[in-house]
Amino acid sequence: MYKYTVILILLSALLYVHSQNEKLDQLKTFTQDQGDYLTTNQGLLVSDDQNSLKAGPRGPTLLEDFHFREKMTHFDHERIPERIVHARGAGAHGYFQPYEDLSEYTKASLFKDPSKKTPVFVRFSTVAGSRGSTDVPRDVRGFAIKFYTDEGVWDMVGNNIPVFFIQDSIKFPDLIHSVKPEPHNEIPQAQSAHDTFWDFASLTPETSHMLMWVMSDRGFPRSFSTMEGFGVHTFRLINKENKSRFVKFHLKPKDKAVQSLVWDEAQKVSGKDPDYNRRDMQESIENGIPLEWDFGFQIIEEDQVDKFDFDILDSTKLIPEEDFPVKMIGKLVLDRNPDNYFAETEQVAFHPGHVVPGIDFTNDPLLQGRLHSYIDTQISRVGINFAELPINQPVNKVRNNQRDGRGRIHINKGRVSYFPNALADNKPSHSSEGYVSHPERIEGWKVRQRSPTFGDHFSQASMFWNSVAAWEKQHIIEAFSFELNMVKDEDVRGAVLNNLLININETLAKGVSEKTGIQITASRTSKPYRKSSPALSMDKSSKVIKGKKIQIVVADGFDSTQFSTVKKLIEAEKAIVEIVSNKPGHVTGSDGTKIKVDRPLVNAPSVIYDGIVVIQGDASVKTLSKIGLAAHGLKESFLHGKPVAALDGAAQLLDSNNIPRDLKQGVFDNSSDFGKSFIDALKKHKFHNRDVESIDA
Ligand code: HDD
Repeated sequence: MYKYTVILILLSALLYVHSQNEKLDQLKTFTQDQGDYLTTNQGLLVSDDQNSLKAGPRGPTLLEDFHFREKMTHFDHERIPERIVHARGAGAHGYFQPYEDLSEYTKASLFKDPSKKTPVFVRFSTVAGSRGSTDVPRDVRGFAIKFYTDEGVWDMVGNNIPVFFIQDSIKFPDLIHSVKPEPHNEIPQAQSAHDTFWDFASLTPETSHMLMWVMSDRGFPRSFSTMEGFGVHTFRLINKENKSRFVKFHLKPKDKAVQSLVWDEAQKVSGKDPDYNRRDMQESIENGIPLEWDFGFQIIEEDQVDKFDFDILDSTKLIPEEDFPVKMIGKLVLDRNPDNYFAETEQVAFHPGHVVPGIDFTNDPLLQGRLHSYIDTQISRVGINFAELPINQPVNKVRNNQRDGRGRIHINKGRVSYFPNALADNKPSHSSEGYVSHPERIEGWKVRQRSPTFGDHFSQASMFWNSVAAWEKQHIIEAFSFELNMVKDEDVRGAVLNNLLININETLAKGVSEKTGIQITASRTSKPYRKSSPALSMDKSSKVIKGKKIQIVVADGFDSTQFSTVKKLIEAEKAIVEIVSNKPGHVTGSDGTKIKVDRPLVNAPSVIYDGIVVIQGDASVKTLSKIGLAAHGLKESFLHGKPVAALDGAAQLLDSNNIPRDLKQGVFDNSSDFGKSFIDALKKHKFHNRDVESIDA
């Protein structure tokens, strides 16, 4: 018996060790608890941290007060420069695990063993806004993954959009200067809806394709977990035999569809809860609901590159999934929140040039320039020794002859810091396993030129339009119109329509012309493009609703039985329920049970929920019918396309607010139609075809 117990303990210890995240273990050695007593940075116990040392209680503070000066000086230097782009971000820890051995495609060790989990840290971001801006502007979202592999760090620094605005990185400073707040008045914050951006865009037709994505609802994701991720560039995979293939990296939300807010909702969320996406991720992880994606390869053999009517080195183009399917090769899971925002999320330093054997670059001129910019920016942002910061350290050992610099952490022993050397036996030496760049044959004239194969700027912008549903098209028209109505310069407004939109699609151009009053004065210069790629549409349902947030609205006298049934139904799907009432504290149900209110109506704007259920109960409905905020929540949820339920006796609130009782449109008025249909409505996410004209918002 004793023997078995020992074996069992040993086995569980082994399992425990195996299930650990190596990176988190490493970070633990750097984390610090607050402890019981204050000390200075020199470890000196502090007797009074709240009063400076003075010449008399009403006298001046003394220069001698080393404790005051240390505390204040540190505070004065707390900030570092924010990222030049992608300043607003949030991150989480987790792991990547391959579904199968992918050695056939790449020798990278993280893709080899399906039982092995590689630790990751992922940072999501917006692009244009500063660090304190909203989570939900209309913008691209960054999706940067640091893989802590046993062969070193691999950074995949991608976005939630598979293409980019420009083809050559030398234009990046121009693009960013145009979209950032205008230099004379620093207006507007975190928005592309201003003259300089559209001036640049209208004169840069290669922006067309990405503009279509950003003007779609993908510009303001509901959650990080409902957005796709893309490596954007074509990269190379290299296998053990050194065979090279081209690859595009994809991330697809696991069991979830790509889901977004609607524009009016996003603008309101920016005010009501500017931390909306980061809060959603943090709460989801805290509630034991990890964020999950399938990681995919889209593989192109070297001899297949002639198949395309575009150049695969052009980052303004995507490879339609219908032509080259995405092979799902592993999962990315985020299941641990950082302990400290600054130390981890702010100091994490990504660089597309951080690669491991088995992954290599292509000559995409956008990628080539990035290989310089990232390491350069980390130096001014976090310093030359950024790689030594805990969050950036690889999990394997670093050994080289780089030395010193501001903020050096490691203590390198010995007197040899050069190679070759005899004094240390020529160590550290080269390794036969070391990284070898793919030996690509290159020949050419030294020229400042764009390849003629990069010349088509409108085909795939048209393809995007052709591929999306009617409601998505409508939202794109409204988005372009909103943006252009914020542009003051008439020539710029005209140029967007007549240089770009008319060449993308006539219906689009006409729609925007109607909503902006801008005249179409040019005719199409490009050939119409008919191809579509259904994978680009967001018109799909999720398989799960986990992580969604639903408000259940009650007041004293609500039907306790109906309440419990509804709550159980939603929570069984791992969605989050919040109880909202006219007053804080507790409310009492029809059978006398008291429940705790999560938020009073005034703190529970409809825009932070995915759906709303009002529970029946005569007294409760009577109270709610007199409260403007309750009516507003129902109406606003309806206007934003969300599943709306006011059950049985509460259904009169639908009538009094002109909300048509229509099950097919996701409006639920009785408990017998509720249940699975409500869950399905939440999976669908939004009902975009509702007639919202009759509702006064
Ligand atoms: Fe970039 C940050 C993604 C083109 C220069 N970029 C940055 C981040 C993401 C991307 C996700 C934030 C990383 C983080 O969370 O810290 N960038 C992209 C993608 C691009 C792209 C997908 C096109 C395919 N970027 C791009 C170009 C250049 C840069 C062409 C310049 C040549 N990007 C930077 C930067 C940043 C950056 C200035 C700012 C902060 C940082 O690097 O660490 O170097």
